[in-house]
Amino acid sequence: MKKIMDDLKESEMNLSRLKDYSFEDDLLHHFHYTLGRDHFSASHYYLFQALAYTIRDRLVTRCRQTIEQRYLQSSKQVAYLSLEFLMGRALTNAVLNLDLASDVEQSLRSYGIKLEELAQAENDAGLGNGGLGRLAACFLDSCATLSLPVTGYGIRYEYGMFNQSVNNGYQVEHPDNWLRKGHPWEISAPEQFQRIKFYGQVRIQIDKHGRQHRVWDNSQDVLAIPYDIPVPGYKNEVVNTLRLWKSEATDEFNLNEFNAGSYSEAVATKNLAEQITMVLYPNDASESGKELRLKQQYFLCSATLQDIISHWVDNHGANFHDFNNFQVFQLNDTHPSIAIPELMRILLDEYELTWHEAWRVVSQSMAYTNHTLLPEALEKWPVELFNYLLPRILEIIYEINARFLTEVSYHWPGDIEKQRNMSIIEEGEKPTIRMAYLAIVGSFSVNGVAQLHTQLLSSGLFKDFYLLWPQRFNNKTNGVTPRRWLAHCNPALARLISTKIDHDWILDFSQISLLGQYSQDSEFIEQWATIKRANKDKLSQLVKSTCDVQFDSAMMFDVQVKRIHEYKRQLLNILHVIHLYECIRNGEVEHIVPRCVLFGGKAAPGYFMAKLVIKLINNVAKVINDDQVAKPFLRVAFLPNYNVSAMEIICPATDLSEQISTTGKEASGTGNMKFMMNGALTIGTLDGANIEIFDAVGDGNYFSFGAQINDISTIRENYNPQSIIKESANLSRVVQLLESGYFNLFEPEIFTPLIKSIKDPNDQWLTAYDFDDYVAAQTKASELYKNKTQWHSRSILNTAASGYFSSDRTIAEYNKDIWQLVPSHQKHSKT
Ligand code: 376
Repeated sequence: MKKIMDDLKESEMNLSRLKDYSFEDDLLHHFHYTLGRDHFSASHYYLFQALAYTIRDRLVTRCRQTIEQRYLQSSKQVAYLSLEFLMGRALTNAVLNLDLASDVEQSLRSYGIKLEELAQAENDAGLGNGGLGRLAACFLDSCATLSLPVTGYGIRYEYGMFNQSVNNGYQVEHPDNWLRKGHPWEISAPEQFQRIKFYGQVRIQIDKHGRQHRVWDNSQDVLAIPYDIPVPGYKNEVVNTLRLWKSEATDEFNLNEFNAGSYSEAVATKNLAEQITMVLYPNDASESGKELRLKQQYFLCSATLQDIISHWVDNHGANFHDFNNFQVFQLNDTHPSIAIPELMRILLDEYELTWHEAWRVVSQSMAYTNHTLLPEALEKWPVELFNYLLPRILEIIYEINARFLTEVSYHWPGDIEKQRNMSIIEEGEKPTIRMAYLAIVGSFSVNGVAQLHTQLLSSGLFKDFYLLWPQRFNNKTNGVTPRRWLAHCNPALARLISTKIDHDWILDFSQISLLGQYSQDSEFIEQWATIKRANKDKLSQLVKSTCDVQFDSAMMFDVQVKRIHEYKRQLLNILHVIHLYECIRNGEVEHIVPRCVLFGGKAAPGYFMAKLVIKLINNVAKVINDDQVAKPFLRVAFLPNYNVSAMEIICPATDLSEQISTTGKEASGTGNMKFMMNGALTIGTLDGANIEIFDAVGDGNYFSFGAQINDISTIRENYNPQSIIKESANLSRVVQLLESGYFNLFEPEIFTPLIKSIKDPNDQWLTAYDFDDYVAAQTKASELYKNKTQWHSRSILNTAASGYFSSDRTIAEYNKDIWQLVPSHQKHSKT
């Protein structure tokens, strides 16, 4: 064995020295041998795969070196635990980060194929719902680029986010079988499996010294198999890892049936184990409380922790004293917060630490990020379900809570109400576990994702916890990676920027501010405008081919793409569209600035109101696009199946970015940042990170409107939307047109629930309240757009002010305040 290892090591070193291995030879080798294809089966997909394998070879070498170097440095590391990683495509990202563009283009030339075409053959890795999952992906890019030892841990869902089509205006969901044709980036390590327990009972065993031990008995076990995906840093030779777990049956499943001679039936029950990682739950912003979802959460946490602990024990023995100086777990929302009691279980039951010592290790290594203020989105699991599915974990949670409540009673002696309010267990007919409280109690850091959001957490949702532990709370305003969201998706703009400022802006994005000095330079403005126009032409092609709507690049592109949710108020946007249409119908066209309005986004399959909004958008679009009178002024489209790859085409082509959530509801937003980087102006409420965008770019370059956070509670107190509608000539007309059935002639009454919601004094989203102010802000945007030079000048200022919104800045802050990792040796080649 030793000899084999030595030989292999030597050959690895030889391989990594063969830097000049011909790219083209490798490509052919993978096409003919790895894939076993010949010229008869030449297709974009096989060529894409061969190219992916060729690039993967280069990634694997660097990944090995990265791991080796960190092993020698024995440095502290972070595990980023997330139920979602919305990675999108990997090919073009790897080409950019490894600086392989010329190699690739050269080897594809002989086939007469462009990289951009081949890239289309790759399926999006859609292992996430929206903002939270995409943030995790941007963070991985930044961690690798900053040479930080951060590993992502997630689930290898067989089916990712559903594919959306539109039929008669309604959303239709289709399964996303993204792995069907193979996934060339992943490397599985079946020998590194972990065993995960479910169900069963806890038994107390007394050893010969009279000590009690807890044994989790009669469990039904499932195996977790790791699949590793390389995450390259930008031109720095670092390659980190995203480790995704797949569930598989153990071999001893269902022995009873097996012994009764039902071999085939027994084998068929393998399905149950494999179900765990079958599908991503498509609900963002509401928890459905399904047993399978809890299984996914525990499966991810248990597999990851056992994996990391077994490495630790291999290297340090069963001594955990220093563990928290070498390991941080960053919890992406509460979804993986069950890691807290699971790590307790491992340390208590498997390594026999005392409660005190185990709790010190756990609570000094966990850090929790909150992503939402919506009360309905806070996870609560029935105690009963825990008792049945994870009996030992429930015991530990009870013990954590008992000790925590003692601390509460020291701090607020005799205040029973406080104890009840802060308890991890919510009492009631059906007691539940408040996962956010568990996450706060078990972590040394709790952060929100934008300034306002963090303030609202400390003064509202988590106020009592803030009073108890103020030093635990901190803000980390979100960011997005400028590699994918500018350099890759908008190459022409990136090239233009690099003619004016040092190419290093891709790595040190604060330098983008230097662009500000060209905001009045007429030649630069012209170049800027030309690129925007070309990007708009490209988006128009996409809209034409998928929606059969003709956009015109001379018109303003007004875009709202994001998950469909009442709080994000796509409804407010479409009401404005109806208002514009109403003006056109009445011949009030002299002030109208021609616009193409684009919507995109998925609704949770069970979210009735969100699905109805999609139907309304599509019906309004149909009426307007069919009306020849409207054509010169207004076009509307709903782009089906909005995803990461669609955003790469959309954000470079957008003039006006819609960020219009009800104030206090959007934790941060990150689409807002992608648009800004690409020179869109924002029309937005002062919510989430919009506030920080507004501050960065300055009044005049941002169209702000709507109720402000300090006024919201007073507004809600005596909210009377009916009278607001009555007093607003514009809103009255819009509501009347809607009520007349103009947009649903053949489907009477279908939009009644939406109309009712606008008029409801309990409307959480304050749509009527903000309408007039929104229209006024839209008018300002139109006015500015009449002067193209002015508009583009402010567009430049937006890009120039976007430096703060790089996820490199965000990650540098996580590292400084929470992780304290040492970057591995920086090898940034000057670009
Ligand atoms: C869920 C939210 C609530 C309950 C269950 C969920 C399950 C999956 C995904 C969820 N998504 C989010 O919470 C989410 O995407 N939040 C968004 O996170 C972004 C990144 O921090 C923020 O920019 C958005 O404002 C926030 O809505």
